[in-house]
Amino acid sequence: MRSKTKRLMVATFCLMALLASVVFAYGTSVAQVPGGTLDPLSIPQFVEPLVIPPVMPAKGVQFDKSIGKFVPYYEIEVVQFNQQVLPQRDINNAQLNPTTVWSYAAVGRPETRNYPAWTIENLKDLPSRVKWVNNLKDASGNYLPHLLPIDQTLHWANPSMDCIDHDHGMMMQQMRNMVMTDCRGQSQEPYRGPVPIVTHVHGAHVQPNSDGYPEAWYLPAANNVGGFATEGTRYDDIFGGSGRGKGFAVFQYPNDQRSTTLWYHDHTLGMTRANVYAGPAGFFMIRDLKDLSLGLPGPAPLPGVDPNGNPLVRKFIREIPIVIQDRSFNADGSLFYPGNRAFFESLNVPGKPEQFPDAGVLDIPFIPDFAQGGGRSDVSPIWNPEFFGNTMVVNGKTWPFLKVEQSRYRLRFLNGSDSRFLILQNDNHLPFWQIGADGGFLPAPVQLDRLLIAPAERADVIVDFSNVPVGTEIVL
Ligand SMILES: [Cu+2]
Repeated sequence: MRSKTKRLMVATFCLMALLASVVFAYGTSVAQVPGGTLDPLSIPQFVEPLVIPPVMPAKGVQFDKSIGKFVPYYEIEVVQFNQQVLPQRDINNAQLNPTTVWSYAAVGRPETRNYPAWTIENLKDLPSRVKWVNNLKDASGNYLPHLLPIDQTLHWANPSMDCIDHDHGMMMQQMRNMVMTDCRGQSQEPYRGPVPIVTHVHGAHVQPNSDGYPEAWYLPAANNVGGFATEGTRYDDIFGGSGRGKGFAVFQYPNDQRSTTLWYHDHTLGMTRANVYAGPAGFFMIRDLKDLSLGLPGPAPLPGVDPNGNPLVRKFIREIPIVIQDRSFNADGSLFYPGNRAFFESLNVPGKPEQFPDAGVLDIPFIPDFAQGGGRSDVSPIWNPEFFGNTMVVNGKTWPFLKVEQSRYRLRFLNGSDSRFLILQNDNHLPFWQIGADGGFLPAPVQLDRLLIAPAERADVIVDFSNVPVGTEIVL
C-alpha cells in the first residue's frame, strides 16, 4: 500500500456579529478538504439563522414501583426526513436541495422532526424513562436502507449474520442456541439491509440494561426484515428484560449525577460513525434547582415553546445549545461519506471514476481476501480510519448566524464531529468564560481566548456581548 500523506487542516472558526443587535455565526477558512460533488465554496455563509433546538415533549408520566415515584416518560423514534441543511440558494443563485437525514423525534409528533434532535430536559435525581423506537421504515412499512456506505467486514452489528469466522460461529451458535451477529462479515459490498439502532446517552450514570450497549441494537419492526437477525446479542439485557419489544427498547436514566450537558446518539456496534453522521443526536441536559442561585445567563428554551421563527422568544433566550459538526455534501444535496478505503489514502479505485485526479490507484486485497504471503488482509474495503468534512454544520445548518442582544449568553457547545477537533476563537477577542465541561461545573470559571473541544466533548461557556456596539459582526 502506498504511504499516505497526512491531510492536515486547522479548523479555523470564525465568530461573527452583525445587525441592530449583535449577531454571530461560524465559518471556516478555505481549505482543500476532499469530499462530495458539492463545492463547499459555492455555499454562501451566514445567510440562515441558527436553529435553537426546542425542548423534546414528554409523552406523560409513568409510575416507577421500585422508587415509588412518577417519572417523566418519553416515546422517541428515529426517522428519516428531508431538511434544508444547506441554504436555499448557492452563491450563483442556483437552488440547493434539502438533505435526506435521520434524527430523533417524538412519536406521532412530526413537527418535532429536526436534525439535531430536540433537547431532553432532566431534573437532577428525578429519573426519566424513554421508549426508543427504531422507525427507519418507509410509508408502506418496509425498512429503509442506510443513507451511507456501510462496511460489512468490520466487527459490527451484522444483521445478515455472514460471520467470517464461520466455523467458530456455527459452533458458538450450536452451543448457545443463538444467532451469530456482532461479528466481522464476509461481504465487501456496502450493506443495504435494515438499519440497526440503539441509543446511548453519552456521559449518563445508568444501569447496564439502559446504557445502550453497542450489541443491544435492534432493527425496525418492518414488514420485510425476514432473514435478518432483528436484535443484537446484548438486546435481551435491556431494562432487565422488561422494556423491550419489536423495534424498540425502554431505558431509564436515574439522573443522579451533577448537573451537566450530556447528549444522546446512536451507538450501534461498528456503525456508530455512520449512523450519527446521518443525524440522530440531541442534547440531554441535567439541571439542578440549586443552580438557579448561580446567576447564570438564562433562560434556556422552555418546554412547549419553539423559539425558531419567533423573534420575541429568540430575543428572550440566553442559553443556547450549539452542536458543531463537519459534513460534506453532494451536488444533489445528499450527505457525502467516503465509500471506499482509497478515499482515505487520496487514491483512486481500480475501474471506477477518478476521485483524485492524477493520483494512483489503491489495488490491494481487502478483508476477507488473503494477502501475499497467505495471511488474511486486515484492511477493510469501505471503512476509513478517520473522516473530515469540508463544511461546518451548526445545529443542522451550514454556517448559520445568530443575532444576540447586548447581554451575557450561556453557550453549551458540543463537538459532534467524527474526527475533527475544534479550536474555537472569535475575531472580536471576546473571552470565553468556561464554566463547565463533560462532568458538570468547573470549580471556578476559566477565562480562555481559545476553546479546544474534542469529538463528543462539551464546553459550557459564557460569552459577554454587553459592551459590543450594536451592529458589530463577530466571526467564530
Ligand atoms: Cu457518545
